[in-house]
Order: sequence, then structure tokens, then C-alpha cells
Amino acid sequence: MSSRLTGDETALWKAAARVLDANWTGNATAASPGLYPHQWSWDSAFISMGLARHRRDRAEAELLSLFRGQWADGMLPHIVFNTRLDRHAFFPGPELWRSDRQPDAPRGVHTSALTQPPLHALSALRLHECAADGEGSRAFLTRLYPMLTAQHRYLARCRDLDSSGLIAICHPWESGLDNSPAWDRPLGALPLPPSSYAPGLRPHALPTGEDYDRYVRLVALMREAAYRPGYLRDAHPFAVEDPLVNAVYLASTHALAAIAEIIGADPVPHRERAQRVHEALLHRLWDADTGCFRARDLRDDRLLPVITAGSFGPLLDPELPAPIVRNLVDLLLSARFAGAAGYPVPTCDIQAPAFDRAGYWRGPTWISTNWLVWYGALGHDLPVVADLLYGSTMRLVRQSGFREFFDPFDGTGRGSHDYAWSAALVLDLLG
Ligand code: 9YW
Repeated sequence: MSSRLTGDETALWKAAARVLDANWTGNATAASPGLYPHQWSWDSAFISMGLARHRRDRAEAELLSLFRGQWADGMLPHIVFNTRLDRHAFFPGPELWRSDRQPDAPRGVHTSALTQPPLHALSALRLHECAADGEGSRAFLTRLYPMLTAQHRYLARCRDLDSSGLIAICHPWESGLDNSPAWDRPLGALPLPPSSYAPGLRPHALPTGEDYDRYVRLVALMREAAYRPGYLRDAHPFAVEDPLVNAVYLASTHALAAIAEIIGADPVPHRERAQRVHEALLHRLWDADTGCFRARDLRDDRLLPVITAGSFGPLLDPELPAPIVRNLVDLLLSARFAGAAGYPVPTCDIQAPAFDRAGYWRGPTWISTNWLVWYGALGHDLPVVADLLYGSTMRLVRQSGFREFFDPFDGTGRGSHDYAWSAALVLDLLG
């Protein structure tokens, strides 16, 4: 804990550390007690950054535990199941994915077969930046580097579905922003399957009903095709290039180059890849007419209409041209994202018909997306934006605790309590 903290900040810091302690399972952190008892991929990357300020040993263990689930082709799954828990502890559990039947999946551990935003290299670099023991930290990076490069190689080989330089998500869960209105159009185009889950096993929160059936259906299609890259490229009905996922991918690719330099490996391939992703982001996802980034549906080659918090993701691109940065800042501070919302950043444009202030990723503010925009703003030397997000994020957790998500107008906490990334990112913000 930093000695600069005020009394109030110290209390907040300790409360956040208690959440991480309570959610620690022995080798990883449950995303939330009860509700999400397993290890989620991008959660772990966020959580590890918080643990780095509190329990360095656990920060490293967290990432290593996640990479136990990495498949032989480099795919890092979005869930690594805790096998000590009852198989009904969470739906969908291992029986939906059947990773045990996939030759590339690791033995002795059950995983999902989807990805999530690849934040891990950025997280590993941040661990290094705040490490007290430089040599120990370099040794850890050296150990993790081959796993990170395999993860990125998988994404470049198997998820650059249009050979554009960008990676595509093949399921809304891969975005991390599960029921974002950005996915309404491609999801709505899927025929509605018969209900695929047992009653009573549906998770607590939104999304529910038809959307949820479509999520399960998409997984069934992928599983039936043995998760083959060729199927994902040529036939899978959901394939979207998302600005937030690709901005995270770009930031992590830069981080990989930095890690390569630190450990004496070759940074050049990562720099070349980063340049390609940067160009493709601008070329394919920047919509000059409306002055924002939008996701591209690869199945009809059109940009998706709804503007979400993900549209600010490209602030993570250190080379984003200044006029575009200005456009994004104007949009962020406008009535559509900050105006009436006392607690930015709402996850959907407030003026969009799909906006729902209580609707999970359809309007509420989340600490993770705030952190990403905050981090991007710092990188572009935008102290006013960074301070706004820092301040509103602190107000949220002071007022409502480490909740899963928050009402963007009055800060009411919603969803799970003691949500691990909310606590972890507060530790990171407090520094
Ligand atoms: C689900 C664990 C996950 C996050 C996702 C969030 C939610 C639920 O919880 O997903 O069914 O996977 O949308 O981003 O990783 O915290």
C-alpha cells in the first residue's frame, strides 16, 4: 500500500484487499463468490494487476493458473473451471464445452472453448512495472512469454478471419461485454433454437430468454464443428471485429514487444503486428461520418449501428491520430455518454433506443471498462478525462461497494457483491 494514501483511501484499499483475499481459492481468484466461482480469462488479467499491489505471489499464480487452461494451439479459454466445485456450481459448466474431447485441450483441467479480450500481456507488463524485485519479475516474464506469444499466435492465425489484421469474436461472450446492444443485430439474425438449458440453471443476471438460448446455440454449433478454425472462418454465423477487443489486442501486442525487450527476445514481430492492427483499426472500424469506432459484422460486411463504451477502446492505441482522439473525447464528454450520467462511462450511448440503465452491459457503468478508458486517456496525456474517470470510479465504490456494475445516473450498485475485478482495479488505481 502506498504511503501517500489518505485515511479514506487507506480504508478503501483495505476493503478491496479483503475482497481479493476472500475470493482467493488457493491458486486463483473466483470472479465473484457464488455467482461466478470459476476463473475467467480477462477477469484474471484485471485481478492480477490488483493483486500485484497486494500479494505479488498471488498475482503471478493467478496468471499461471489461467494459462494451465491454454490449448495446444495457443487458444486461451475464457473459463478455466475449478474442478473442486460441484459441476452444477455454474451454468454453462464443462458439459457444454466438452473440452475433454478436444485433442488440443489440456488434460486434467476443464475449460471453455472461447476466448476473451487478450489483456494478459498488458497485465504482465504492468506487474513488472510495479515489481519491487526486478530480477524475480524478469524471471516471471521469461516464464510467461512463450504462453503469451502462443496466445497471440493463435489469435493471428485462427481469428483474423478476414485476413484484415484484426481479430474476430465468434460469440458475444468473447467480447467480455456479453449482452451489449452492439450484438443485437447479428444475434437477431440467428434462428431461435429450442431452449437448451435446464430450468433453474440460468445465471442470475441479464441476458436471459431468447438471447441466452442463442448464446448456447452458438456454442453448440462451434462444438459440433470441433471448434475448427476453418469452420469459424467460413461458416460460423457470428463473426464480428470489435473495437474494444482489437484495441486490447493492440495494447497487449505493444506490451509483448516491451516484454520481449525486457527479457532479451526479439520485439520486431510484435511491433510489425501492432502496426498492422493499428492500420486495420482505423481503416475498418473508424466511421468518419459519425466520428466514432463501431464493430464490423463480417457476415454482411457492415458496421454495427449502436455506439457503446467499446467505441472508446481505441484510446488504448498509442498511435491514434490526434483528431480522432479529440473526436472520442468530445463524444465521451457529450450528453450521449457523460451528460446526464453522473457516473461515466455508461456501456451504451444514453440516447440509443437500446440503452437500459439497469441492463448489465446495455447501459450500466462497469469498473473494467472505466479502467480501460482511464488507462487509454493517461496514454494520450488527457488528465481531465483520466481524472474524471478516476473520480467517478472511486465515488461508485465508496457509495455502493465492489459491485459487479452500477447505475450510470445515480451510482446504485447492481449484480454480484464483492466482484473481484472491481476490487482489484481500485487497488491498481490507488497505486
Ligand atoms: C458469463 C466473469 C464474467 C466476465 C464477463 C461478464 C460476466 C458472465 O462475468 O459474464 O456468463 O460468462 O459479462 O465479462 O468475464 O466475471
